[in-house]
Amino acid sequence: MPIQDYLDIDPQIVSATAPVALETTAIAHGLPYPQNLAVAERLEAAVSTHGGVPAWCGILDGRLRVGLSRPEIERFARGADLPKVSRRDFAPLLAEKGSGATTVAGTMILAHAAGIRVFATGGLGGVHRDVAESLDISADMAELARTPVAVVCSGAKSILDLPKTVEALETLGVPVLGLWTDYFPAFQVKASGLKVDRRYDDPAVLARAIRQQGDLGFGGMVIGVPVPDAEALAADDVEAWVAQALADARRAGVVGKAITPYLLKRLVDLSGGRTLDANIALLENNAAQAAKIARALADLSAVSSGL
Ligand code: PSU
Ligand code: MN
Repeated sequence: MPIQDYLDIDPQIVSATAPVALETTAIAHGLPYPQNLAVAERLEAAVSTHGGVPAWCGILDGRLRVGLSRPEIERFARGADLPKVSRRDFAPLLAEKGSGATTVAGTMILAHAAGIRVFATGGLGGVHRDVAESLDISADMAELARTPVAVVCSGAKSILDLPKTVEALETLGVPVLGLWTDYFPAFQVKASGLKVDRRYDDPAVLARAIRQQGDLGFGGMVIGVPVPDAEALAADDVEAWVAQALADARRAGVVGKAITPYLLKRLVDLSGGRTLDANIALLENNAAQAAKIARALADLSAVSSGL
């Protein structure tokens, strides 16, 4: 049975020309309730305002879901206890008819199964700073290598080792592109100092590269979009908070998939909420840019099919 046999797609998304996938882990585990519910609504509005159709991805009661109702989104917003679902978790969860919030990797799988090419989120998972001891490399990296979805994001989270994350993407053959930037963004910080493979200043030109990647039958792409100026944080500030949060995590013995949500929460406390404001601003902006890219991609298809 193909994956589609387990998938329910909202009919509005099936007929949409410019759908944009959105992930439920960022809502369930990346942001606190009830702000996360308000953020979910703002992300939908950002996508719609720019001509896209929001497509929330997650797993509910043993079904793969693309497109969620308001009460279902609320379930994820209140769902800090829902499992965080990546590729390895799909089969056991479906067998149990369980529910879970999908990570970047999990959301890419659902988006691809639903025929969606563009996905907006905050930051990728990547190579962790203690990789030499922990071998902790997010499954997002391997998913980007194999699944043809363009992930519009503000780079990777500041809690990671960004140079190693960019190297891993190169090894895996994943294009790392920048929209209005020469640099791989560092989440709440505008630029990491690491160059992207190519800079684009026009979503329509970028859409051509996404289409070409699909025509070649290659995997995913990273589209880096920097956090808006007004909410951007200084690298030194973030670095100090991250160092403290990592030390706290070590002391508390937090490991594995719990580490990312723990650190994100700790950063909000240590920064007096500033990392949260930046996180919300960049999510909203990425959703808007992703909708523009999805529209441009739809226009390309319309031209080539003679519509
Ligand atoms: N970035 C955020 N908030 C998040 C995440 C990323 O701003 O909640 C989530 C994404 O779902 C990403 C996941 O795929 O963290 C990576 O987790 P891990 O490092 O355990 O693979
Ligand atoms: Mn991990």
